[in-house]
Amino acid sequence: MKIILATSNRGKIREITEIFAQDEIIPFSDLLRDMEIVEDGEDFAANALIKARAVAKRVDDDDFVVLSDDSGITVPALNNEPGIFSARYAGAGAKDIDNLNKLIKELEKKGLTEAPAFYTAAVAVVTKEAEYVAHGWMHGKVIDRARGGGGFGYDPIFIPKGYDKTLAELDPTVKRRLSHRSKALGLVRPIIELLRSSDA
Ligand code: ITT
Repeated sequence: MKIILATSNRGKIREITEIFAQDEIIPFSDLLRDMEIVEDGEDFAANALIKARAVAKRVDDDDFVVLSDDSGITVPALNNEPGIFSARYAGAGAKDIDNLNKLIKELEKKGLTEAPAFYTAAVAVVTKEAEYVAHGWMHGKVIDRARGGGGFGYDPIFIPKGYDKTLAELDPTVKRRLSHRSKALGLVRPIIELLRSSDA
């Protein structure tokens, strides 16, 4: 059974492929031509389902599951921004660095050098017959200066709870153990196994 990944985000593809190292993961761009997916859901779960359903509808095969990830960072001191708008915090088509700088600027506007924050991931699993969504969270804080060259997105300003380095400074194994994405994927893994065994 193929696991088709409904994401174009290279950071997510890398992390999901590492976490599901035993499985064959196929990015949807290997199978389908470029498609525009409008993520207009009201929360992470809705957007994860929108992405997975859009890809599942186009797959010309019976033996597959589509896996999608909708995620983002939330800063309660900034009125819970950027949340589901994390990928476009600095505007449509913004790059990771633009979004990160926008978050730093918003902290500065409030006179904050750091603030509690958390990442959320909603992972959806969609087949021709069934749909599932699981969530994972990672808590910590954001700081007003980017540090480190690893990870992606907001990782250079995110320090997980219990650490004093950013995710971009820490060894990637730390993020793999703690992350919102790992936790949500851990919850959908048994579902994928069940679908696989009922398929056999
Ligand atoms: P797809 O929709 O194709 O999956 P995307 O980048 O648009 O890719 P999202 O809409 O889920 O994905 O936006 C998630 C944003 O949140 C992403 O652009 C990152 O900036 C941020 N983000 C999510 N998980 C992250 C992580 O583990 N580390 C750093 N930033 C993360």
